[in-house]
Amino acid sequence: MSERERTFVMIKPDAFARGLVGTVVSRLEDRGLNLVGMKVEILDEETAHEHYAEHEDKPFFDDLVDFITSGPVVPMVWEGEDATRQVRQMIGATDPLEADAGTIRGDYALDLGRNVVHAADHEDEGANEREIAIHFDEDELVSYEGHDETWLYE
Ligand code: IDP
Ligand code: MG
Repeated sequence: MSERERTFVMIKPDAFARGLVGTVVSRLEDRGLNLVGMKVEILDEETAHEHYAEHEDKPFFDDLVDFITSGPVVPMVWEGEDATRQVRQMIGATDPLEADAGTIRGDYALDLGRNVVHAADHEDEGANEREIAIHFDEDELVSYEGHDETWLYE
């Protein structure tokens, strides 16, 4: 059954530097998802470690932390029906070479280590709650009913 939920998404430093913030936000807005939290920050090493804790033992971990702390990122929370799976489908496969055209990574990225956007994994139970809590306080997120919901949901 479909469920209205919040999902964590973050524009990475490569996309920020390339001026793709508006493009990524537009894609998610155009899909009908509601933006309920957003900020610009430069992650410190400790936050980056926490954010990518699941990859701590991987050979690419140090490069990943260096990259994600190298410039501004845009952590966001988006809300909607099946938001986690909808967003994962929209960002495409991790490796841009495998990402379908029409996905964000398939349209705007070439390299696995510069793939524009992070999104919580729907296969990782609790990922949204964990990642949202790393980047946001509860009072930084808003609740509202979108004016277009009659036309987005049956
Ligand atoms: P995801 O971002 O699609 O959820 P994950 O497997 O969680 O993919 O990996 C986190 C990030 O680490 C990826 O987005 C990518 O930038 C980077 N990454 C994943 N696998 C590799 C690799 O084999 N080499 C280098 N970087 C990688
Ligand atoms: Mg992941």
